[in-house]
Amino acid sequence: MAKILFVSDHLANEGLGIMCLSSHLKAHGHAVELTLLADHPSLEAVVAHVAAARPDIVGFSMMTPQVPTFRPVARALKRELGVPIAFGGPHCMYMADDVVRYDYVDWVCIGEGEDPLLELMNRLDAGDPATDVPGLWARADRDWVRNETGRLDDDLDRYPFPDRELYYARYPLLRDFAVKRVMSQRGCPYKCSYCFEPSLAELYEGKGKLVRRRSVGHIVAEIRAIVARYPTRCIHFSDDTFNLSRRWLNEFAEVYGREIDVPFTCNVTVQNLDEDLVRRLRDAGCRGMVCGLESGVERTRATVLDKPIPNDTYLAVSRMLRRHGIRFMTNIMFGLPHESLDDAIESIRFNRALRPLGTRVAILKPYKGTQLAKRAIADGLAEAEGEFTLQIRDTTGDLEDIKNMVWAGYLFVKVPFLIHLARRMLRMRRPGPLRHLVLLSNLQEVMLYRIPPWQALRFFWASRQVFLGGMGKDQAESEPAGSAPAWPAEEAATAGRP
Ligand code: B12
Repeated sequence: MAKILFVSDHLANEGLGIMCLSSHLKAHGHAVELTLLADHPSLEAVVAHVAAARPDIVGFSMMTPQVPTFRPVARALKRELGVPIAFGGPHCMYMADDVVRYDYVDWVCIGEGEDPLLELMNRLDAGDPATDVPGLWARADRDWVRNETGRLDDDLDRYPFPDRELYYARYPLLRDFAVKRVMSQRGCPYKCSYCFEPSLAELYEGKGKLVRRRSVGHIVAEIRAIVARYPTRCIHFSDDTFNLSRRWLNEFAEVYGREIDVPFTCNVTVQNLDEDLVRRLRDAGCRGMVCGLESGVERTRATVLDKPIPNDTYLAVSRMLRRHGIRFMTNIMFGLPHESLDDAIESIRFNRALRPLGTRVAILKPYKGTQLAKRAIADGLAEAEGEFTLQIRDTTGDLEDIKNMVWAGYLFVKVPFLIHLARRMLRMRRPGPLRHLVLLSNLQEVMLYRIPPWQALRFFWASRQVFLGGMGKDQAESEPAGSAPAWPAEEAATAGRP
């Protein structure tokens, strides 16, 4: 038996990836522990905790905004304890070349992690060398061995259910939280230029089917177990696109409706929704959907975002959802290449025409490695900015105004007549406290997922530094030279979204 200790940051980033790895490793006889930086007052305390836990390896699971928080911790653990360290998660999937620059990391998982990590733990247990594990880049002497990924297995049912106890046994706030996130599939067939999925498709090209789904029986059994064990008022499917296979959805709706008495919400594309499917999902318990609009300008969606969905489809689906009593939220980005103030206002106007319950507004910060970033560089539309993101070149001269959409967009959604004042409001150079309006957008989530207000407040309070600290900040700043982190000060804006 080998032991891994996962180090993560805080409650708001409850990691399904870590839970998946944990249950798989435990099923094969290994030991898994978790500690959150938020539980420790200082870097020294983290080091002391890890020293006392005596793991064979320490694992970090990271999205790009978490990298600046984790790096100093990993560096200190290596320096003080010499413990082996593995990095994994979406950041490593398409920015592994960044991670190999850190001399305190021993393995980087460049894709899905269950089998590579299990193989690594088996080797550590046996004392065997582990520089040739498929899917893991490994440090060998002073260089890196860049092993390719293994083949993707079609059968997701072979994995045990995610190990929720890893979190819930220690964090009653998460255990009792109204919303529980589940994932029924991996991969996405769409090629939206701002998303990490097309890069993943490149990584796994020729290595099996990317889009895979658990059987209806398997996912419903997991949900039954969740509901039986933990207080749950809403199940949220975190799948990138829940409505992919019609056959699966029909079966799902029938079984979920029959066996689970808890409402659910999901992320959808408006392309595959029709009256019959919406009705079935509603009857099964669907109470909310999140649709990516991304831009309310049809031409921008098609040419910049590689999401060629006509406005009419959005309008028709929004009417359909309203008819069936399904609440929906939209996601929308501003600061897109060539976006003018007129485009931005048209975008928010069209969004308003859909009459969503709420809208998540963001300013585009394309991650290097996405198709959008690669294209922007090739077309001379980007100037490098932070370490991991690009700043889109301001070709219209309107970008500073458009950035005000982060707080003003919320107002335009909630108080539509203000759109008439949009130009004047967006031209404000010093919005002052107005920019904190973005915090109110979290109320939309509370409504969509029907989170009891007292619980939302407790969650907010427990993660207040995350909600308040990193608002609107570029997360991709350079590594602070040798300084201890004041976590979660380097963290990202919009946490707590299921
Ligand atoms: C749920 C979710 C969240 C949740 C929880 C995130 C979490 N920690 O799990 C919340 C709501 C908090 C969230 C927030 C954000 N998210 Co998010 N989120 C997702 C989503 C939809 C699902 C994640 C998931 O559970 N996947 C399922 C698990 C099984 O996969 P996994 O985590 O990748 O883990 C596997 C491997 O990576 C690997 N692995 C993972 N960790 C480790 C560790 C080791 C040691 C090893 C060996 C292997 C390994 O093995 C795992 C099993 O195969 C993904 C999209 C997606 N399809 O993944 C986006 C995604 C991860 N999010 C993304 C983004 C951009 C964000 C935000 C920055 C958005 C924003 N603007 O605010 C914030 C970041 C907040 C912050 N402060 O850091 C991007 C990340 C891109 C990137 N460069 O990192 C993604 C990929 C979406 C996208 N389409 O591009 N998110």
